[in-house]
Amino acid sequence: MKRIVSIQDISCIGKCSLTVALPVISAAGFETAIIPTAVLSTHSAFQSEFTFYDLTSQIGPISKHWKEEKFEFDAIYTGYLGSFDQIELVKKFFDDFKRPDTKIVVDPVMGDAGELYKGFTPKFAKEMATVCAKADVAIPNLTEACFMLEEEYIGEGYSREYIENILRKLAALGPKYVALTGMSFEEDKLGVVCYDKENDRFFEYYNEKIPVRYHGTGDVFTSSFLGAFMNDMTVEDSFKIAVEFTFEAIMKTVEDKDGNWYGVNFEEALPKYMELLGK
Ligand code: PXL
Repeated sequence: MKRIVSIQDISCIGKCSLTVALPVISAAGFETAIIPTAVLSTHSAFQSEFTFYDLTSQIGPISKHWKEEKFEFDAIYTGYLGSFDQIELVKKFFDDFKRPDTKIVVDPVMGDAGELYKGFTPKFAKEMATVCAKADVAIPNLTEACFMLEEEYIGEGYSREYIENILRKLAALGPKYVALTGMSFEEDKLGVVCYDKENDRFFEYYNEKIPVRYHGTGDVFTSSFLGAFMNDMTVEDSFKIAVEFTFEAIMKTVEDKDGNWYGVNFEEALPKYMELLGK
């Protein structure tokens, strides 16, 4: 069985980061190791104060123990990182654990809708670009991409030329594939635009755009992409599955009269995910 490690926080309530990565990647059929970078009472998008217990000091000792035990990973997946120190430790983890065939997938979680989440700065975004540089596949949204590249953010009505320029600049940082999530060139469509650097090729995939906004959809998207990709699907097919699964999770949330804004009902979409994976 392939083993994947995900390095990001545990938001105890909020259905994001590790509490999404674990069940989704497990459903895809893989052992999922974790390095929790922090424990938060909720994710950071609640209005009230949330608790934050930093686990940065554990990243080094956990990695050291794993080296001694000779654990290896078929993929390394990083998401929300909370400090400059964590960025450095994650890059060291890549260097220490990347075999030639290990896939590194980076979702540089930092913001949305043109704004950075609480606690992040433009300087941090520049540093996050150095994590993306080491990825095989980097999956930011447009906000995160613009902050990392110091490009102007155009939230709506952007041209294909603008998006392709951003994707090429992201790819120039290092990754073989870069994808922008939450993309829309038509009012009623939402999906992903990806650039395959080796073949200098763009591809896009969309589903219907539902006029609602939920938290955690990015983590659902990247986790399900990785689960498909590690099932030996092509990058293109894996992104299609991620779009379909994320859409299904949003629909399940919309249909649930008690649906919460803070996270989507991805649990109810897992049967569809398995079906998409042919399981
Ligand atoms: O969904 C991304 C995410 C992960 N972890 C924490 C967050 C967020 C988004 O706000 O706050 C702690």
